[in-house]
Amino acid sequence: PATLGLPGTDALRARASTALRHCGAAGLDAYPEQDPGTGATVAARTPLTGAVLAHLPATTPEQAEAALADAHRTFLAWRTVPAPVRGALVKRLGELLTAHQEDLADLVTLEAGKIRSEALGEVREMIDICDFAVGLSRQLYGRTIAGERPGHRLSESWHPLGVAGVISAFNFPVAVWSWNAAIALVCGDPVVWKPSELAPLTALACTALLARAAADTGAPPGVHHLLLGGPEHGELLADDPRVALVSATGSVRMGRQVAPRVAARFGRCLLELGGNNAAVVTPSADLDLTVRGVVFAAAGTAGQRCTTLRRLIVHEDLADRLVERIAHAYAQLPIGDPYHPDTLVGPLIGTAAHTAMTEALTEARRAGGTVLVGGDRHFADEAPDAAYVRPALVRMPAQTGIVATETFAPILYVLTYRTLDEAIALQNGVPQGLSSSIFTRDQREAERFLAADGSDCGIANVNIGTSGAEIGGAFGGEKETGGGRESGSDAWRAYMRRATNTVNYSADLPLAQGVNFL
Ligand code: UN1
Repeated sequence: PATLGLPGTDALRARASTALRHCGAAGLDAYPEQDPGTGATVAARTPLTGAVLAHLPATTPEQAEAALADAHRTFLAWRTVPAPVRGALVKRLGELLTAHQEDLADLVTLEAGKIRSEALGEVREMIDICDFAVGLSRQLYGRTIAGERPGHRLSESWHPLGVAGVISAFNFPVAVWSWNAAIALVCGDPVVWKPSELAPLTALACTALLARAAADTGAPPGVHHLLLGGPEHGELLADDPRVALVSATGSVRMGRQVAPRVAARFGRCLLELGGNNAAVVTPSADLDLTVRGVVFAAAGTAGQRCTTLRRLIVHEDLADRLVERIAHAYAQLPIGDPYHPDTLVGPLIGTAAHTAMTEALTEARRAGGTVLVGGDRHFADEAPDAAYVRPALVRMPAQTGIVATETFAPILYVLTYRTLDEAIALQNGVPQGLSSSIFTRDQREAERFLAADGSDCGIANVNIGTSGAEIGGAFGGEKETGGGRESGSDAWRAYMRRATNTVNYSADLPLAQGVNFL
């Protein structure tokens, strides 16, 4: 469409209020439209138009302190509740999320700008992790170990760790919280959540649903606390020894601030930071499948996933053909109102993201790159405070500095290679290590990519893109991505402490390693 035809601010406010109320939170009429100037506030803004919908009161330092104290007090009791009983809380949360998926998706679109199916997909991810966590609540297994001494039993037990501080980003405003909260709660850890300042409404809705789940299942209300506000709350979580685990998702810059502070008090960190994900396309690739996989991974979510495909490493014999097809697909992508069923690319989170994108494209051109399509802003007259942008496809002569940098916007850089070794070296030749994939029908190439000397990322795929991981696997990456693993598989272990137990049930006292004493 030539114009956006977006609803006005009052209609967007009404939409937010309806969804919030359905979830058991206050509607926006509870908050002033103008900043009252009487204390710190968080502006609830929508990237659809850039309009501020409400000014929410920020959590004060005194309230944050009280929240931490209460979370810690709750931990002392919650840790002794049997894990399957803790699971009942998460089971109820999953039911409530299922009942309110449309409301939550409405808020995700409003705050993060996601198209409907991606917003619903994010809520689906929350429901899935609740299912996973409920099953896990009966499977927090330790091992029995073959000991070396007669009459002794050697085993390990997993115990609740303590309060989990969760710092989340705007782009998955609720799924990443749920990965942490669902697992932490069954593991016996109360959660203190500092959501992105850009997504306070989804946080209020989730908090209300979890409070209801707690009330319905008899869990203490202190199992979850919300801190609305700026970096000061992140700093509090990083510094306070009552927070046993800080699970932080966001930029490398944020990780560099948080990690040393947590390390200084020997706290535990789970970091999920930047990605600069690549796909290698080899001569045997199924091109139809590759084009679809690449376009979703690179342009989906307007390029604002940490798993977004940012680098395409194509065999030189195939590059022109593939690039032409991707450029054609990019030129057709419907950009606009994310609530509209035909839209595939919604707005960027804000105009600053478009500025960063423009600067990156300028830098790419300066380094010899050619922008084949995209980068242009749409609807700027109609929505001057929003950033609707066509995803950009850029041919690069080499993996220059800008290609090795994560710009949180839809830019796909195309590089070419001659040998698979060269392709793998390019894939691994950036500071980030989150996700990667190879498109090939050659088993040797696929297996080599997954091998120890293949992709160095936490996620390595074959014949699918870099984004859109299922919750059942462990999610996270190496190098500047931070090394943490969240979500499925055995990521739960980060939320518990391991105790190794040796029990002597004999009347003798043989010492390990054959030591004689007394
Ligand atoms: C993120 O962008 O922080 O694999 C998380 C994916 C999603 C999660 C992305 N399941 O793309």
